[in-house]
Formats: sequence, C-alpha cells, structure tokens
Amino acid sequence: MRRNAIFIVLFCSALFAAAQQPTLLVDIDHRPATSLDGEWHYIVDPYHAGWGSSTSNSDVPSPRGYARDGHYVTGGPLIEYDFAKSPTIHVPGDWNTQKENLLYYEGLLWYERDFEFHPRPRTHVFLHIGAANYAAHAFVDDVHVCDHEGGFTPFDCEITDAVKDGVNFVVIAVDNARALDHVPTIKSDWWNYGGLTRDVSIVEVPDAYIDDETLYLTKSGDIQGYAHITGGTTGSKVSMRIPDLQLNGSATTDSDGRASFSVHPNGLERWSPEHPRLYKVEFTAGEDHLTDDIGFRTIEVQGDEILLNGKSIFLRGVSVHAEAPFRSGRASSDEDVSTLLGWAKELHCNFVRLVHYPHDERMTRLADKLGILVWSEIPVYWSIDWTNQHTYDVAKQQLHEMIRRDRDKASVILWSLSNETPISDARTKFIGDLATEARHEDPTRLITSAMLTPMHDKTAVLNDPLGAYLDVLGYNEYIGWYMGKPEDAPSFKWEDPMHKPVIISEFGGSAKAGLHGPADQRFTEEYQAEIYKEQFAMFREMPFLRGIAPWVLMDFRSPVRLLAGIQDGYNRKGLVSDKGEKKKAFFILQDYYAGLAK
Ligand code: GCB
Repeated sequence: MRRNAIFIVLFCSALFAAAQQPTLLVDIDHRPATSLDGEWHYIVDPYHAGWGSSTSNSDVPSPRGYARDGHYVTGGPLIEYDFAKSPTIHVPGDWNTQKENLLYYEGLLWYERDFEFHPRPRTHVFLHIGAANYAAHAFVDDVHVCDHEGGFTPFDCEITDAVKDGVNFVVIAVDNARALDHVPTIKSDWWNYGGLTRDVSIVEVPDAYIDDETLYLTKSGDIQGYAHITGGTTGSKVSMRIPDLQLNGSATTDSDGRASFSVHPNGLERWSPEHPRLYKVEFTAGEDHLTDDIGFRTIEVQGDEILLNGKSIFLRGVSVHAEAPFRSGRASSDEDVSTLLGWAKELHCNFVRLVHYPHDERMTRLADKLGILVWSEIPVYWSIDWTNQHTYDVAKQQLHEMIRRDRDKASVILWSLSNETPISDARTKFIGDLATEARHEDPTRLITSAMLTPMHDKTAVLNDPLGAYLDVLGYNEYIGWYMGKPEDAPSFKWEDPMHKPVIISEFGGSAKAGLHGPADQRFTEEYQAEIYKEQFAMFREMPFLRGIAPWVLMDFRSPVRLLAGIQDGYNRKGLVSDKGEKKKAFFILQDYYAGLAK
C-alpha cells in the first residue's frame, strides 16, 4: 500500500514537472531523420478535457489526461478517450481544410501517433516540429517534453530520456485559440489555420553535435562564420570544407562551444538572382557531420540605394502568403512552394515579400535555388499588445527562430519586424527593441518593416518614427482601393525625408477572376489592372523607390472577406485566383517587370 502511494506521488511529480524549453537545430532538412509525417489520430477538445482534471481550469497534465494515450477496454478502468479508435488527420497540414467540421475551429486539438525507434548509445534524440499553430505541448511516452508558442517557426524538443527502444507514442496538444497577448493577436486578414502545419520528425545526433552554423561573405571578400557545438569540450576541433572552392578551414571551440572561421576564397562565384550559385559546405565536429548549401553574396544600403554584391538593385517583387495553390489551406509541400515561386518567376520577379510570418523552410531553400530575393517577416501585425512583456518575449522568440533557421540563405536579404502597426511610443519602442535584437543576431542583413503610409491631401511624407530603426523603409498604400480612385495615383507627391531606400511593400485591389466590366467597376479584372497601370505611372516620380511588392500573388482565405458572390471568404487581391486562374493584372505586372528587367 505504502509503495503504491510513493509510486503515485513520484509518478505525479514527474508528470507535473515543467517541460523543457525547446531548442532549434539548424539544417534539419540536411540531416538523416525518421519522418513522423503521415496519418495521426486526433481528438478535438474545445473544453480542454484532455489535460485530465475536470475541477481545475489550468492546463496541467494529470494522470487522467490524454498524454497517457490510454485505451478503454470493456471491463477495464474508466478511460473516456481512445486515440486508437479516433479518426486520423494528415501531418503536415492544417486541420481546418482537412475536415469540413473544423473549418472554423479555433481551440485545442490533440494529435497522437506511434513510432518505432531504436536509439543508438551516446546520442541525443530530438522531436522536430516544423511549425505548430499556435501553441504546442508535446509528450513522448507520457513524458512532457516541451511547450512552444508561435505558429510559424520550427523547434526541437529533446526526448533522449523519454524515448524507449521499440514502439513509442507521441502526443502533441496544439491550440490555435486567438488571444490579445499573442503574436499575431486576435485580428488578422488571413485564416488562422491550426495544427501541425509543417513536417514532424525524429532526429538523432551524437553526444557532441552541431546545433547552429552560419557562413557569410564579408564586404572585403572573405567567408566568415562559425559552427556551434553543444555537448563538446572547450578546445574541440571543428572543420569546415567547401570542396568546390578547395577550401578547408579548421577551428577549435571556445568556452561557449563556438568555432569561428575566416577564410579567403579564390574564384568565388557570387550568388545573385541571375546566377544563384550554391556551394556544398561540410562541417565536421567529432562524430557529427552536417552539410548545407550556401550562396555567398553581400547586401548593404548606401544612401537611398540597396546594393547587392556592390551594385544597386531594384526589387521586382510580389507579396506571397503561405496559402496552398488550388486547394486553399496552409502551404506545406514542395509542390505548393514551387507553384508559388514558379508564378513569381513567370512575372519576372527577382524578389518576394513572404507575408506575414516565416514560411516553410522549403520556400527559402527554393528561393535560394531559383535566385529570388526574400523579405521574411514575423507576425507583429496591426495592433498587438505593445506594453505586455509576454507579447514582447513571444515576438522576440519568433524573430530569433526565424533568423536562426534562415541565416544561411543567400536569398534572404531583409528581416521584417512588423506590418502596418499604428504609430505610438509604445509600438516604436517595442519594434525598435526587436531591431536591436535582429542586428545582434544577424549583423549581415537589412532590417525593414511594412508601415502605413502617412498621407496628407495628396502628399505622402515617409516619416514614420519607426524608420529611424530600419535600413529599408517598407510602406503599404492602397490608392485606388481603400482611398481615392486608381487614376489619382500619379498626382500623389512622395517625400523621403529620412533619405533611406523605400519599398512599396503593398498596393493593389480586389478582382474576382472571370468578372469583367468597365475599368471603373470594382472587383472586375479591369479595375484591378487599372490600379496597377496608374501605380506604375506614380512610381516613375519616386526616385528613392528601390522595390515594390504588390498585394498579392494569389487569392487567400480570410474570415473578414465575406461579400457573397465575390469574396466568399477569400481576399481577392490576388494576381492569380485560388484556383490558379491568372487575372489581367498578372499580365500587366509581367510586362512591367519584363521592361524593368532589361
Ligand atoms: C494590408 C495588410 C494585408 C491585407 C491587405 C488587404 O494592408 O497588410 O495583410 O490583407 O492590406 O487586402 O487589405
């Protein structure tokens, strides 16, 4: 009896122990992994019954909770759930578009699947989650292995002590309920797709392993960077090879586990949109071996110009949501990203603004290969809770995860800290502090934000105080859609008192594919095309303009676009419809970019 009581106390305290903070291993897509993609059982849990306690309102796992993966058997103890008898859903994927009754579901949903694993001795094992929107709580064999907040960035939960040799089970509770202190907050103009929306896998690494690495080209033409080793001893050797450049570097770790490299390449072919050359890079630290494909280029600002490899560049862009073409839903596959970037290429784009959150790593990998420059953004969108410390911490965490994952992508030139945030001291301090963080984490890239254009009469003075913290000023404007008529655009005067490079990070208007009519009739393809033409006339009078990212490549689901017969739950500002039909404006932009590209 006493032994039982002790067992129960120990068992409960193990369950209640706070879960570890997840980490983030870079280049997971270059490591051997056991994929957990596929069918998972799921239980929809709007009342949070799965945490196991009916009397407490807090989400703490208890012995009756779903994390135990119990099974009810006739005559056995009372268990009021059973994953094995519950339906399945595909991972990666949002739940909203896989199950008709979950289209509008926002709340808690539990995922479960079994997996076989045979850990090798002296290794660390991680559960890798590419993204879980919005909050995730992960359990392996009933051990609470980690919690994570933020729906668009990857994380790795160490499961070394939880995973057994043989068949294991993993339970992940994902909750996409919106809340005021979240990032993003309760309002946005896109669908709040919930679930395990990106790949999930198990990754095993040696005792001492490379968890982070980065290499970049300096303005003086050297390749510099580091590899970071966790679990090693100070002074251990790390080597770095770039076979195609016949470069071999060697360094030893400092007391923080970091081995720094600086080498001078001969005959380097610089990465650019015209020549997206990637080099295979190999790092070796003891038993760990990690490869990456890295392009080398420089990016900087000089006055109001953006210089790529020392030469002024104009960014022929388009804004892109991570919406899956043809099927609507969160983009998650190779096919999704190659369709989206394929359309951008057809438009003669050399740039995409990936809105409004970090996209799947497939997107930045493919941009690297295709030679498309990238603006990558965190979901600090509209009016978040600027004075809330938790909100700041979550924004900072997402910034950190975005930078850490993609710091080695040559395509990524701009870290965007926010979108359309109304001016206030608290907001400027919040984003200004994020800018300091971003520069600290990655001194090699440019910092931007998409701001609301301050307009007075027909003059736009680009003086949002946030601009002081940025390298490149993004401004969104909707002349001809939310204000005035398309033909008003050319008579607008633009001033850039900060003398920084400017990107018009959004402009556009809605059109339903196939709806034709006079050019002054809203929602027709002709009206949308008219907006584009008039904008181009306006851009000619903006000497400091260094790029544009019209809104938006493809129609996307949005719960705030409800005009029946036209919007039907979609933001229709796409150049391409959700079914892949190209609208008139697509071809207008294509012509314009073809001219600029010459
Ligand atoms: C904006 C927002 C974007 C919206 C777009 C629109 O300014 O940045 O998220 O979807 O306008 O269509 O109104």
